Amino acid sequence: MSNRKNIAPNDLSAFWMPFTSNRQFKQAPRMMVAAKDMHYTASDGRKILDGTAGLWCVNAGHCRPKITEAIQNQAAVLDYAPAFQMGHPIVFELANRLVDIAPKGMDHVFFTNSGSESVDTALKIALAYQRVKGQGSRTRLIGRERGYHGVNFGGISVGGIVTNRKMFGTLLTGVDHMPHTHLPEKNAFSRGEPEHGADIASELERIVALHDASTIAAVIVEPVAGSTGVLIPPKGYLQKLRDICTKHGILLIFDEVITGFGRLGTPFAADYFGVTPDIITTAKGVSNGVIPMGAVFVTKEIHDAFMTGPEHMIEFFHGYTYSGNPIASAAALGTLDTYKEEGLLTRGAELAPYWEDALHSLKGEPNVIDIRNIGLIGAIELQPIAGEPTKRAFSAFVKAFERGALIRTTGDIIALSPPLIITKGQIDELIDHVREVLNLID
Ligand code: PXG
Ligand code: PLP
Repeated sequence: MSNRKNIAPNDLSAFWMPFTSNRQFKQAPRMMVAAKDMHYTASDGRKILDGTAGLWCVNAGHCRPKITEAIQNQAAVLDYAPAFQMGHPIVFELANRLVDIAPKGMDHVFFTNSGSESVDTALKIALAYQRVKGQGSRTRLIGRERGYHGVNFGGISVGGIVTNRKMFGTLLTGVDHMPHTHLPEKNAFSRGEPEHGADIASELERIVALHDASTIAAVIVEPVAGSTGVLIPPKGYLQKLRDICTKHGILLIFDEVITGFGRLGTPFAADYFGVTPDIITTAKGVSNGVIPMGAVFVTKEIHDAFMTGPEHMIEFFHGYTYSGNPIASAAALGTLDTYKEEGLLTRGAELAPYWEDALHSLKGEPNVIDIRNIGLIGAIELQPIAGEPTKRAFSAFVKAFERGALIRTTGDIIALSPPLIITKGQIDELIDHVREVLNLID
C-alpha cells in the first residue's frame, strides 16, 4: 500500500485552490495530513486544535469510527446506483432518519452534494411550487445583504456579498435584497440574540409593497449568518419574517447549511428560534463533512403539490448524478448514529454558557471591538488596520495556526465553531490561543 499521506508534494502550481490567496499560500503552505477527534496533524507533525470544525462541517469531530466503518463497508458492497428512476435501500433509510430529527412538518428530503446545490435546489422547488399551485406570477426571490448562500448562480443572486457577485454578470433577474441585521453601534458585546433590530424585518413589507406579493415566490435567509462574520438575528426578527411571509403567501427558506445538525445546541436553528420555515437547506454536518452531501427538507404541503398529474411522469425536473449516493448516504447514517449515541445535536446547549463566558473574557484584549456568540458559534471582531482591511485578522489566523489552533477569519472577524465534542478544557485552550495571538499581532 502506498503511503502517500506523508509525502509533501513538490509542485503546488497545478491545483487552483478555492477561495484562497493562491500565490501567498503556495509560498508558505499550510498542510494538514491527518486528523483525529478535536485535532489535525500538520505536515510538520504538529497537533492543531480544530476551532472551526473544518469549515463548519465536522460536527462530530474527526475520523470517527462509526462513520469510517460505514464508508468502508458501503464502498465494498454497493459503490454506486443510478439516482434517476432507480433506488437503493440505504438512501430511503437515511431520508426517514433525517425526517425524524427535522423540525415538525418537514416531512420530505431532496438530496444534493453541497450547500450550494441545496440552495439552488430550494430556490427551484420554491419557483416550481408556486407554479404548480397556479401562482406562476410569483417568480421573484428575496435574499438579504451579507447573506451567503453558496457559489452557484442562484445562491450568489440571492446572496449579499459583493465580491462573490460583481465578477459574474447579471445573475438571476427578479431578485431583491432585505437589509442585514448587524447593528454594532447598538448591539456590540451582546450575549446570544441581540436586543435591537427586530423591526428591520418590516423592510420585507416595504419590498412586498414595492413589487406586490403576487410576484414574490420566496424569501431566503440564514437564521444566523455565518460566512459574513456571525450575524445573530435580533430577538423577534425571524418570527416577524415568518409572519410577513405567511400573510403574503411567500415561502420562507431557512438556509441551515451551517446552523443545521446541532451547531446552536438544537438539531436545527428552526428549533432554537421556534420558527418553522417552509424549506430548510442543509449540507456540511449532514455527513460530518466527510463525504459531500446536502439535503433539502420540505413540508408535506410543498411535496404533495407536485404529486399530481399522470403517475408515469417525472414530477420535478431536477436532480444530480450523485443525489443520495450510497457511500455518502452510509456516511450520513454513520454520522447520525454518532450524533445520537453521544447526544451531539443538543450538546451545544450544555456547553453554550461556558463557551459564552470564555469568549467574552476576550473583551478588552487589543483591537477587539465586538464579541458575539450563539450556541457553539463565536465571533471576535477586530478593528481593521487603517487602509488595510482583513490584514489584522489574517495575521491572527496565520499566527494561531503556527501556535497550534485552527481559527477562521472573514474580513476582520475571527469566527469560531468547534466540533460539538469539544471539552471545557479545550474551550479554554482555544480561547487562550486567541488571547495570545491578539497580543502578538500588530
Ligand atoms: N449556505 C450557507 C448558509 C453556507 O454557510 C453554503 C450555503 C454553501 O455550501 P457549500 O457546501 O456549497 O460550500 C454555505 C457554506 C466560512 C465558510 O468560513 C462558509 C461556508 C463554506 C466555506 C467557508 O465562512 N458556508
Ligand atoms: N455536464 C454534463 C456533460 C453531464 O453529462 C452531466 C450529468 O450527466 C452534468 C454536467 C451534471 O452533472 P451532475 O449530475 O454530477 O451535477
